[in-house]
Amino acid sequence: MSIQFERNKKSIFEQQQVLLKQINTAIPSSNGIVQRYRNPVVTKDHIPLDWRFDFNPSDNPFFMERISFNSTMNAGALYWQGKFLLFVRVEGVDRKSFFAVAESPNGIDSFNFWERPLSFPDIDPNETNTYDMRITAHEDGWVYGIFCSERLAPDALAGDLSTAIASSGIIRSKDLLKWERLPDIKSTSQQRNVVLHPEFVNGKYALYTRPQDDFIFANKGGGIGWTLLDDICNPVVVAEEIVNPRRYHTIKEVKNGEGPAPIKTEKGWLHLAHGVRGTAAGLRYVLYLYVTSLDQPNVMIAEPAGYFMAPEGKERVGDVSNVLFSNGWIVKDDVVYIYYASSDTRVHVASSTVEQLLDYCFETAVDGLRSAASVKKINALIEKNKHYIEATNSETD
Ligand code: M1P
Repeated sequence: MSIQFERNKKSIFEQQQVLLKQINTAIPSSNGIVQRYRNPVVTKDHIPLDWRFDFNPSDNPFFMERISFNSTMNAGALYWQGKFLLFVRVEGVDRKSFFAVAESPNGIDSFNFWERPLSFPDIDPNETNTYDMRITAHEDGWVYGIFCSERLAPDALAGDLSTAIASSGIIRSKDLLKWERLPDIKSTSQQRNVVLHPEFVNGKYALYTRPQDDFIFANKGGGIGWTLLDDICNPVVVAEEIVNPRRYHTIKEVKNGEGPAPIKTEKGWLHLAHGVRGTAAGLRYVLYLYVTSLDQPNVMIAEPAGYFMAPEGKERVGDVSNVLFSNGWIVKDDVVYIYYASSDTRVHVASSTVEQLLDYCFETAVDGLRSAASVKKINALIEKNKHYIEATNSETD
C-alpha cells in the first residue's frame, strides 16, 4: 500500500469529519422576518467518501477521487420519523443531477447523506436529467415527489444539442425506501416547478404548475398555474388557471415558480416561490411569499411587495450566480425551516415562525407597481410613526 494512499485517505477523511461535526449558529436577523445561519447545511463536501473514492489501494494508489461532484442544491424537504430530511439535488461534474437524502436531527446542522442515492424506476431512455424535487405528504397517505424530467427537444434541428424540453415526473412511496414511478404529467406546454397540493380539492388532486413555452423562459405562460387532476395515476393537465401572475417591473417579471408545497395555517395557505427578473448581469432569482384562501387554494388573498430573501454576501457567487432557489421547507413546533440553495451551488437554512411569516404577508403593503406609489407608501409610514417616535423621545427626555 502506498504512503500517499494512506496519507491522502486520512487527510480527506479528517477534513470531512470536521465538516460533518460543524455546529451551525444563527446570524442575528437584519429585517426581523427570517434568520439566516452561518454555514451552508449541505455542500458537495458532505457527499460520502465511498461515492467518490475507490478504497482499493491497488486500484487507486494515490487515493484520488474517481467520481466527482459539482454541487448540492435545490432540495425538497420532509420531517419524517423525528428527522429533518432533505431530498438534495446532487449534480455531478458530468452535469447529470440526481437525488440523495440527507438527514439531520435538528434541521440546522449535522446533515448526513443516506447510504445510497435515491433510486426509482427508469421509464424513458430519453430522460437525460432529473432535478428539483418537491415533496408532498398527501392526505391520501402517500409521500409524493414531483421533479423536472429533462430531455433533448425531439424537434431540435440537426446539430442543435442544447434545445431541451422540461416535463414533470412523479414518484411516490410509503416508506421513502421503495419508490413507485407514475406516468409523467401530460401537458400541452413544457412544465417545471410542479408541486402537489397536500389535500384533495373538490375530491381531486391539485397541482401548482408553471406553464412555459420555452425551456428557459416562461413567455406566454403567465405565472404559477393551478390545475385539478381526475387521476394522479394518469396525470393530464386539462384546464390550467394562473394563481400567481408575473408582472412588468416586478421581481417576477421574467418568470416565477412555486417552491415547496404550501403550509396550511389558520389564515390561509402560506406559499413560498421564486421570482426571476433580468439584469445586465443576467437573471436574478429571489424568494417571495404569498397566501391563498383555505377553502380555495387557487385564490390569492395576500401578497407583500417584492422579495423577502435575495442572494447576500457569499450566496451571490456560485455556479449560476445571483440565484436563491427554494423547494423545501419544514414546520416543526411552529418554527419554519426554509431550505434554500444559493447560486446553484450549496444548500442553506433560514428560520422564522408561522406567525411571523403570516404577519409579514398580511401587514406588508402590496406592490404599487409604480415609483410614485412606493414614495406614497413610505410617506404614509413616516406619518404613522411620528406619534410613536415622539412618544419614545419624550419618554427618554
Ligand atoms: O439556475 C437557476 C435555476 O434555473 C431554473 O429555474 P426555473 O425552474 O425557474 O426555470 C432551474 O433550472 C433551477 O434548477 C435553477 O436553480
